[in-house]
Amino acid sequence: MIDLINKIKDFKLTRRSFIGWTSAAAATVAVPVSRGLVAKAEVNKGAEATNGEGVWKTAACWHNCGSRCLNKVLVKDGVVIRQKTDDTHQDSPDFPQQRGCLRGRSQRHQVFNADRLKYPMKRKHWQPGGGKKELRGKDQWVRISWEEAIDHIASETKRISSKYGNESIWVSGGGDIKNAMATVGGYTSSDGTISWGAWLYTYEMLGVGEGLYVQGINDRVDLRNSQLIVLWGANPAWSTMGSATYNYLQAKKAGARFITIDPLYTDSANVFGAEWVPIRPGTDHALALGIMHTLLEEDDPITNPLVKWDFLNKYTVGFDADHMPAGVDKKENFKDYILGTYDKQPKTAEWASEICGVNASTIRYLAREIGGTERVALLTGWAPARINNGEGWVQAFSTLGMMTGHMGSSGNMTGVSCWEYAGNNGPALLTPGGSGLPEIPNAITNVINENQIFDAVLKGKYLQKGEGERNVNIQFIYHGYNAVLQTRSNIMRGIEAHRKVEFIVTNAYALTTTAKYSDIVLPVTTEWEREGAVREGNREILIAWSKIVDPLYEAKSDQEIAKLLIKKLGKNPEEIYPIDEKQQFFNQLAGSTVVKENGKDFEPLCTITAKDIQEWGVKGTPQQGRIGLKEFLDVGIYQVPRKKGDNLGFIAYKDFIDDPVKNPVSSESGKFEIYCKAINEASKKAFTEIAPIPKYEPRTEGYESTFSDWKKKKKGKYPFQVFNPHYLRRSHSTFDNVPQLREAWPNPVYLSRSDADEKGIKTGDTVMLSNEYGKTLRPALVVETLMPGTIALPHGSWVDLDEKDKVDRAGADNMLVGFVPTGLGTSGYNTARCNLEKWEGKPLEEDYKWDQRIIKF
Ligand SMILES: Nc1nc2c(c(=O)[nH]1)N[C@H]1C(S)=C(S)[C@@H](COP(=O)(O)OP(=O)(O)OC[C@H]3O[C@@H](n4cnc5c(=O)[nH]c(N)nc54)[C@H](O)[C@@H]3O)O[C@H]1N2
Ligand SMILES: Nc1nc2c(c(=O)[nH]1)N[C@H]1C(S)=C(S)[C@@H](COP(=O)(O)OP(=O)(O)OC[C@H]3O[C@@H](n4cnc5c(=O)[nH]c(N)nc54)[C@H](O)[C@@H]3O)O[C@H]1N2
Ligand code: SF4
Ligand SMILES: [Mo]
Repeated sequence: MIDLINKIKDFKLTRRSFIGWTSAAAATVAVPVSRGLVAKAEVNKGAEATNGEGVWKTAACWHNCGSRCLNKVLVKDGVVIRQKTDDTHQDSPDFPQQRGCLRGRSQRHQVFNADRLKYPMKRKHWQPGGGKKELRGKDQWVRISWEEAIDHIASETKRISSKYGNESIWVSGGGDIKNAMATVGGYTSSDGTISWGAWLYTYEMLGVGEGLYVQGINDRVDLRNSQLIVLWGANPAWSTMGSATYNYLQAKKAGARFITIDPLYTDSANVFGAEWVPIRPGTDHALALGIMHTLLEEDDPITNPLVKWDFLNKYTVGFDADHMPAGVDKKENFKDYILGTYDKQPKTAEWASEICGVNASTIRYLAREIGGTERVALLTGWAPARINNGEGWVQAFSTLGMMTGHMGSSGNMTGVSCWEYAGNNGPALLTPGGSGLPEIPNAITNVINENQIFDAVLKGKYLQKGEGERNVNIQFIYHGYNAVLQTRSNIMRGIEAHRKVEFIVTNAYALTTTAKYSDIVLPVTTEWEREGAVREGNREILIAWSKIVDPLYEAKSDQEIAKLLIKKLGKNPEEIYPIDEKQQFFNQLAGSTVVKENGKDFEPLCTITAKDIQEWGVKGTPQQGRIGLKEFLDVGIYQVPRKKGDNLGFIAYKDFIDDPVKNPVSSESGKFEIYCKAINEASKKAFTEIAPIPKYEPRTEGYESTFSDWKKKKKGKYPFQVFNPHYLRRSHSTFDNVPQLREAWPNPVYLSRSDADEKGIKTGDTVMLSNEYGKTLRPALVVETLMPGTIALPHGSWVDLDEKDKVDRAGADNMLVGFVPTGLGTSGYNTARCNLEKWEGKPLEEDYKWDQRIIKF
């Protein structure tokens, strides 16, 4: 192991050449893997490099980064000497390579990072029952054996569950630990809208999204038929960093124009030559209403047909008084709300402009463009819905698509274009096989909304959705597989909660923030140290990665940890894990299927012989498939070729449009619901009431609340809006500990020129953002390309707290996001306000120069 550490030290010196290294003409860089760290790899030997310089293997790139790409590593003499990405076939628009980004290509710097956790450890002052709980996050660490670690966790589980009940155990994430706790009586869960924002709890009731992961857009080949593509709070160049941007480029080449509606002029806008409409975060709903008002105002069935009345009449409920559901007040229809018939406030372009900051003339222009163009793609990311009181936005955005008829036909689509499905929706053309593990039910019904979770820990109460208030006494937090102290609202409150409970455990491969505030930390393996897995990505691919190295140091997989714990708790681990990890991998391979040419039926992907099964040493039956098992593993990817006019295309909602009676959508009425009673009813049993039609309401902590006097436009204590673009350096908080990536992307806070000038701030100055929840520092990047009055603080930075003045140096976004449960319980990350000041203390040094979180024993 000393050998490995020395090699890591040597390697740090070479990291300055990193950016050069990722280019094609890469120099060979020494990589820190010592003898004996390479997998035995009996079953997947990998493909010999053409120059005989080692073996290329498919390595995992497993994070929730919004893409899935092929990641290859060159292993020579037990050392990973290079990485590359997809070169398995010639690149072409119809059959694009699945190329990785800089993060994936630096995965080895994460796996072999100097900060890898080596041994189980406990907090120095930890005692059963807590032991100086206030020292969590700043105590020293003591190395312990696996036996001791599991002993402590098992005895605390028993003690805490018998004293307070299993309800007092909150497992924040990680299926394996959930399984372990489920076997001994269950655990309290948490739940939130996280990624999807307001889409998650509403799409089914509204009838939009077709259940396809809350989407509703056509496939990438059809995107080329759109004449106008509106990216409404979507930035694929940053947030789907694999090959998705390439798909939009094909649409551009085919003649599409682009408009982006975003507080930031994004790299996507730049690449697609888009017109940029700057907007204030959280105010898109007002803009949509202003557009819809203009449509009604300017529509003339003969001379200027902007509104598709036939579409509204046939496919929707609630647009006007003549199409209201039975038994409700007809005055509550949406058209009269837009026109201000009863509330005396028409939602004109001028009305909208005051809220969203888009000129009234631009709003009218957008209406004419969207209503007056035949084939339009209205594509939104989840970001505009990741706001407080956001449910109405989903409804308003969708209604705009219905009003203009941009749904259900070629080149027309209205929906979410985001994450792995950006610009390419439709049923998956391949499916991975299941692992064969049983599901373990949880006997405890507590589900705490993530907007309340730390409050629930501190106050002992929360709202059980659909039911009412429940008491809860959380005394044990197990962080299985996530980064809740980073990625959920209100980090300071989170730290307080972490210093209250009696016991905290985290499984982690580096000292993440959740690990840092724990009592016991268990080192886990990364995917590179596990048997392998089959993963889906965009709808056209399956990737199979295999083990690259044996577990580093004393790391164990989450599954092994769960088994040890279950056993120690007196249960039989075989009941939950009847098969080992290798058999699970094999089952995934054997069960993987691929669509046939007819676009309907599926066949097995892999041909598996009796010899394969014997070599693997697993249970299975030979099968005939599309490609040989070994070939799939060697290549690492199977991608379904696409071409124009094939049977594999997808037009969202087409079945419904063709026959709405035979193929109803998921709402109660079976039609798209502009008036949605179900949402209104559900909201009465949740946090705040939502109107059945999309009425604009000021968002809690939104733009309006940056004023102390809205009418007089007098700014308040927190005059800036702050929002969190998903950032190039990281996948949420993952990768933030990789110094090479820190150097490549410096993680500044984006300020608009006019705000910076007013405050006398220049690029490179350290600035402090603060509000009632927390304070955080970052170097400023002053840009012309950001909506004035708004601040873009990139998502996911590892909080680095000065315990004395409670200031975070790292720019952790959730220092500034409060606990504000609204509507159905949507997480409102992009509705936050703050103050901005030049920092008078010591200026920040670039964070790639900071000490890593390395534990020395
Ligand atoms: N303010 C703000 N907050 C946000 C967002 C925002 O835009 N603004 N975005 C939200 C979104 S969209 C999402 S999806 C969430 C993401 O929230 P999280 O899922 O909490 O985010 P990650 O940082 O990806 O956390 C993954 C963690 O798992 C660890 N890990 C990786 N592999 C393994 C493994 O095999 N075993 C174990 N035990 N651990 C492993 C990683 O080290 C990392 O700490 O964040 C949300 N939070
Ligand atoms: N590099 C990187 N990529 C990622 C991730 C990551 O952490 N890093 N995370 C992945 C995950 S899990 C998810 S869920 C997706 C998230 O994908 P998205 O939600 O689409 O991503 P964001 O970057 O949050 O926001 C997209 C764009 O919306 C803009 N925006 C923010 N708020 C508003 C608003 O209120 N109105 C409007 N009109 N625009 C707004 C932002 O400036 C940004 O340009 O990204 C995935 N991809
Ligand atoms: S986009 Fe995601 S899957 Fe692709 S290489 Fe980057 S981190 Fe890996
Ligand atoms: Mo997400």
